[in-house]
Amino acid sequence: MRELPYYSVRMRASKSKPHEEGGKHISGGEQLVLFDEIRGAVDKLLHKSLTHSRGTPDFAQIQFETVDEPIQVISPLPITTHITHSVDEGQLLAQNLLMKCGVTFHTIQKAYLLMEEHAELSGAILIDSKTGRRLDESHRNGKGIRVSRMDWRDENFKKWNREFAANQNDRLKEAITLASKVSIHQATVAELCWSDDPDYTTGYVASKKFGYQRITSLKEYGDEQGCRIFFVDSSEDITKYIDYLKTNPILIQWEVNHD
Ligand code: WAQ
Ligand code: MG
Repeated sequence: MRELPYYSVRMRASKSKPHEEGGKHISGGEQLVLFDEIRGAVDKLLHKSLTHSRGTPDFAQIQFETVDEPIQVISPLPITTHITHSVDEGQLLAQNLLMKCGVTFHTIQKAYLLMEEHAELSGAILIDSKTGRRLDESHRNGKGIRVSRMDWRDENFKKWNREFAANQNDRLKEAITLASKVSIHQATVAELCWSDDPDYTTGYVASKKFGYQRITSLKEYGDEQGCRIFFVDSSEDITKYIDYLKTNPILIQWEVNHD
């Protein structure tokens, strides 16, 4: 029997102007769905773009396209949550985890500098985990690489969620989905992320070694500065790596024989 084709559905929304003309990034989203689910996915992404804590968009684009490549099914990263009581405590923990993954202290310092210099990103910065050199500057006018074509079917996420998180939110699902796709690639050493939404302070460090390590305070409430940095082994082929991030279709699936 031929498998049903999947569709990649993507949204990006910005304020003042479109992203490519320097508008403020409001929100983005990506889903991987079957044909009959496209309408639901578009609705969900439209709702996400119109009700965002970063503001009301003046520009939005939602598009879908069929995915020809075979879908790879992978497990979600294991999750651990650290309740931290200050940004300093949270950041220190994040830095320690990154260093345990092999990211040098010098690279972490460079990552913070890059983050300050490029406050208006809609994608992820790729940097060499040993030297701190930025690797994605020539792509998307330096707006960062947008990881796409990944999803986690709701029924399976709900089962996983009841077992591990009891935190029924799309944000957690989207973040673990992205982090699992990114970390499974051999070029990824670790990822550091927190939201650019002013009302969300939890972020994470993800890696093959330690899984998805959530940290509840990586920034102050009200702060619109987000972060998504992939620390990369630059001996790998970076063009192929970026292509993987953007185009390889991945579905997350938790092994249900646990229930
Ligand atoms: N590809 C690459 N970068 C992205 C993508 C993507 N698909 N989506 C977002 N980013 C970048 C972009 O620069 C955003 O400004 C930044 O990440 C933050 O995005 O409770 O909500 O969607 O465990 O605001 C993590 C914790 C939440 C969840 C992360 O990020 C939890 C979050 P946001
Ligand atoms: Mg956001």
